[in-house]
Amino acid sequence: MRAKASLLSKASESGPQLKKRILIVLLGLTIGQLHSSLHAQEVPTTSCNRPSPGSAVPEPADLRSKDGVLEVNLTIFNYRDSGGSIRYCYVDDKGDLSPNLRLKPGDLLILHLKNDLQNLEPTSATNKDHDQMTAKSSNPCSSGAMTPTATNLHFHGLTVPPVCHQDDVLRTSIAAGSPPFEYRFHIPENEPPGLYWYHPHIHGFTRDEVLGGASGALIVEGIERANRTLAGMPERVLIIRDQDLVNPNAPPSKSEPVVPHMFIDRDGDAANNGTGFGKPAKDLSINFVPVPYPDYRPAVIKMKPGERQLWRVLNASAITYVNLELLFNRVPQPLGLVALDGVPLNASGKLEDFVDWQTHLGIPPGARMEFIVQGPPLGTDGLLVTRTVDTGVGGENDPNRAIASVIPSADAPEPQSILDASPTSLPPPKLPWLGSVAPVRTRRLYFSEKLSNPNDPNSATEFYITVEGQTPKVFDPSAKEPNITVKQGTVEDWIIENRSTELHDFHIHQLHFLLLDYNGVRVNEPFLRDTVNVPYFNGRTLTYPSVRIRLDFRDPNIVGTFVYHCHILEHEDAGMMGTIRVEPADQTASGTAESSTNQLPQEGPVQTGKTVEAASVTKN
Ligand SMILES: [Cu+2]
Repeated sequence: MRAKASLLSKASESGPQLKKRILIVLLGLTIGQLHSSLHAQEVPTTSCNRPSPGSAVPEPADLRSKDGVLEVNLTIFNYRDSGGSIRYCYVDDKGDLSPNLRLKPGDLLILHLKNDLQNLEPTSATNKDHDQMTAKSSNPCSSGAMTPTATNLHFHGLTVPPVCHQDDVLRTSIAAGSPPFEYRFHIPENEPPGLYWYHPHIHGFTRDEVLGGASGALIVEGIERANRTLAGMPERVLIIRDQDLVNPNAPPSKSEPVVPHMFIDRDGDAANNGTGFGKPAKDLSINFVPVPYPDYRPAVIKMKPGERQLWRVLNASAITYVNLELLFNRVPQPLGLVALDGVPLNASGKLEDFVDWQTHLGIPPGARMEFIVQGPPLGTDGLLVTRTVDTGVGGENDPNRAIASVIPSADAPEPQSILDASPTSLPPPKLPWLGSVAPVRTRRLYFSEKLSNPNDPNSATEFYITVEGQTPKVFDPSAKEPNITVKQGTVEDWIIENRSTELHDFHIHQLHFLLLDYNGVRVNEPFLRDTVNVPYFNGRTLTYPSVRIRLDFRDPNIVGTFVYHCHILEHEDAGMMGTIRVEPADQTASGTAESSTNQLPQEGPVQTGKTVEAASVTKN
């Protein structure tokens, strides 16, 4: 189904078409009002200038809101690199790659996204003329086109409405060559301060674009207001991405204690061999510095000796789990976790300035962890590694490997961003803690996989997430009815089972949830997540492994249809996704009825002018 062979093969003889061009970007294409200001933007569309292995870890450029507004022009383009892999890049007006978008709660984000993707797969039916026709004829708010050159944006973790120009991925599809598309929304006033991210979400092609590097961080400022331990602390955004192997045919390094046999899993990746070593399914990079198999030459982070920093780590991998550990002289160091998936650990209001000291932190694809790190003393080099992750017999191989050397140096530059030294405390949450609200129902969903032809072990695997009682089906973009319908104003518990032999990674758009039980064990975490692992079935237990989560549908801004899926993006692309519709609250319901009367129309093509106005009105 996916063109893995061609991604791993060498580039064609002619190589990438090298040409520079000046892009004239239409700025200010505000909805309902067309400004005609022209702005020349030179974009290097031939390469993203990715750093080489062993480089210093660069910090993404910071784009900060001013006077409550952040206006950004981003262009996405792609090219085939010298190894034959297709790379995807976001670049801003200044040529900075995947900049950090930094906003405060309540701020307005205006983001113009220009789609300069080209179809680089020679076998694919679409071509440039076709793309240009599509660009002219389709309405990006209703097109829903899922093609290799279409793109859109998902703002992972943000609780913004699932409507066009905000955070809809079901119908929003921007054709290559169309005018810049405007995203425009307010960061909710009550958005927890922390690390969020943006990436494309075109069903069937999400993996390719994210694996190619299309991702960046969005920071809701003010984490030091939630946890005063962080006041005045330097902070660093570290984005771990995966990519196709640079050296796919190399044998494992001689320093590895075992050389396991290499098998291919159902996705066509190196399969988990259970040893913690051997060829990984994908290479990793950190802020685009690759750390390629088989030698894993670490990237370099310099710190002042013993300095404490907040590391905001996003696992933007398409399929790779990491389990981070910081070693000094091979000894794991304490990592002070303060936030997970953008939500401070003290979100329940019960744990003031809480820091959870751990020696390793497992971060599934899509998830974020923000933690305090203390730099090594002079004379001791630290090493940031990922431990192996057991993804199950059906999963990918995510072996032990180095990521970055942490080198103490008295003249190390300070990180470019430092948290406020004297923050005001965040206001207490307006709604009761999710853990103390009674759910209106419990639903059961399950992950499963099936060969498309059960008699042919080489046939493609179909990936499902199914509501108990419904028939397992791959995600159908044309389905008229959602898989799940809920009422705004309510809270539900979902039990999510894994009936397959590989780890899956549940994610839902538009809201956070509370993890109640993990594999039958009550955890009742005092914070929220938007992504959680569901352990794999090993064939030896009487019941399937599961998680129980509590989902919060109380937010009056979150009405409409959106998705939940596995964040192993090749699983999502292959069908492991479903839709949920949050209907407006009953007018007679207490508490939330009043706010629900302001809801936006959610279905069908959105009248964009109204959407933007209404969105600013519904923002409180
Ligand atoms: Cu999965």
